[in-house]
Amino acid sequence: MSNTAVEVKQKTNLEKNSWWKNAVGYQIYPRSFKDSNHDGIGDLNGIRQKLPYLKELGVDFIWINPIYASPNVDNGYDISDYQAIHEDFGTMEDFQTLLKEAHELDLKIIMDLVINHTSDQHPWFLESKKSLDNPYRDYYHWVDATKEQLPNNWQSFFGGSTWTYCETTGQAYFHVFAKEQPDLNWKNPRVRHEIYQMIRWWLDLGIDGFRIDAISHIQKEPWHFKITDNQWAPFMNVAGIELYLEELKAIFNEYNIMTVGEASGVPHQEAAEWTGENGYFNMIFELEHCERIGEIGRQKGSIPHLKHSLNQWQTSLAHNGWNALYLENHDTPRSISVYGDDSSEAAKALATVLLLLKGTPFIYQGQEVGMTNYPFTSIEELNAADTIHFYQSLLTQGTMSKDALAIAVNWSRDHSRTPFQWENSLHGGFSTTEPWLKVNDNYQTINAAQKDVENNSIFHHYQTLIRLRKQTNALIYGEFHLLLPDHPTIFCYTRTTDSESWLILVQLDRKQTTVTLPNTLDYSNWEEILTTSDTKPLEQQMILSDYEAHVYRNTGI
Ligand code: TEU
Ligand code: CA
Repeated sequence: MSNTAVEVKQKTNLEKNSWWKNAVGYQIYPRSFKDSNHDGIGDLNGIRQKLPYLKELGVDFIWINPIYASPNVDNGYDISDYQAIHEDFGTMEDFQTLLKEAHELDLKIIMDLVINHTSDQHPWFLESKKSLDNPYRDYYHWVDATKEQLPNNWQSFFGGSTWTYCETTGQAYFHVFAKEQPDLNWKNPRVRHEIYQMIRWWLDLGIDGFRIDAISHIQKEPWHFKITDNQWAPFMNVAGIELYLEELKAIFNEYNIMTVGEASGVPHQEAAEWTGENGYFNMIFELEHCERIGEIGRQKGSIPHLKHSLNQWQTSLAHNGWNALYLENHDTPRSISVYGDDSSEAAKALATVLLLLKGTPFIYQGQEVGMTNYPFTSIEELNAADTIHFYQSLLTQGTMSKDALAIAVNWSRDHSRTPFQWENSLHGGFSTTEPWLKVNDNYQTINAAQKDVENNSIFHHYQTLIRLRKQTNALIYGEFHLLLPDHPTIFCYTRTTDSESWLILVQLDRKQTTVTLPNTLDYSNWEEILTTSDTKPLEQQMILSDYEAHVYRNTGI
């Protein structure tokens, strides 16, 4: 065997424990996935009903957003009991049945781990707020204050101060999200001990991993820290966080699971430290490629920014570390609307770019059938606390209500939270009752059942890409290289191993463009493996139009 062959073999052995590198994930927002008992809210038995659908798509694991007991101020991200299932979703028994049935189908389940904060209704906080000397007082951050004089001027992610004053004890408590989500005090070893026990409890139940929520916020700067340019700096990836992350890692490493940390504020330069060989997590969700377009005054996502940012992350993790790939989630609008024009061509083009990058792709529910943004016309139709707060603050600044609505909904989380569109029937087949959030009227044409009538549906394209990826070593491990870095709409890259090279060429716009590919490529040995339009041989000069995508393989290396 040649040296490279030995290396490849060793790598393959090593990667047996890294099942998540070959895997494709699917994110389920349970409130909006499938309602089995017709109360208008999606639930665990609804997910069970749809496991065959997920198998048909070809994914390997599902990540479920929080299903724990919660007053739902932030739709489950305010947890009042970590070891109980919210009654809207079912029971612990339902969860165990879901886990068992998923495992029988060879589908893994990743749970959301929300440990930066709890609900203000969690028993720890109910105790903590009672008195200065309550044994749970130090489970949270309390500082002397008055109603008028809060400890500092830091602002929370959901708007307003990070401090809420409590008259009972003359102190204020700290929260980076809503006031009903008090931040846990990670400095307190008792807090960490309780959290770690809870983590083990879930892992011992047999789940396959965690998506760790808002983890880059658990460490804070001293309260007297002065904000200069970045208003989030006091609680964004603050030095000292590594001590806690190391402790978490030690627990995770005892199990054969996958972990993905939501690591807002961690720059690509630090990504290898977070996800590399000695990293804290197997991978992280970075937020750099997701511009909050409404807030920066734009209607549409910028393709050059997307390319530039994804390229940085691909390059930074080329040799150490691993990417978590996504274009949308429960906190963002729909990618087909942000980067595309709501068409099936745009959906397929984006899918091609996403699924063949290096890393573990996450498909967000509905993305695979082309679900679009919701045409909100009134603030009453919205549920997300941060959007409503943003809208109100725009009104306070004197913005006309029509404009305020347009700006606020641009980046609203509610676009991706509308109920899943299963078929062309009442409420899109999600429920027989009025759902908790309105179904998009376009369910009549955009729905999962289209896959059974249309051969070239978006769903089928996802299926094909997933299959292709999973059977192709180069598409999993091959080196990434961006071509045409400065082209405003073409996303073009190669994935290369010692034995083959792949070239992905996608036009992310509804117009025709002529491109000249580098003359360093040998144009003689390329075979077209997949296209969303007419077949075209790969040549140095290519004319591409309307979101067309081509995938080529070269075995003549
Ligand atoms: O989101 C976290 C989140 O939005 C912040 O970490 C992010 O850094 C900030 O908004 C950047 O501008 C997670 C969940 O995905 C979200 O649904 C929850 O509301 C939030 O945590 C609180 O648990
Ligand atoms: Ca239900």
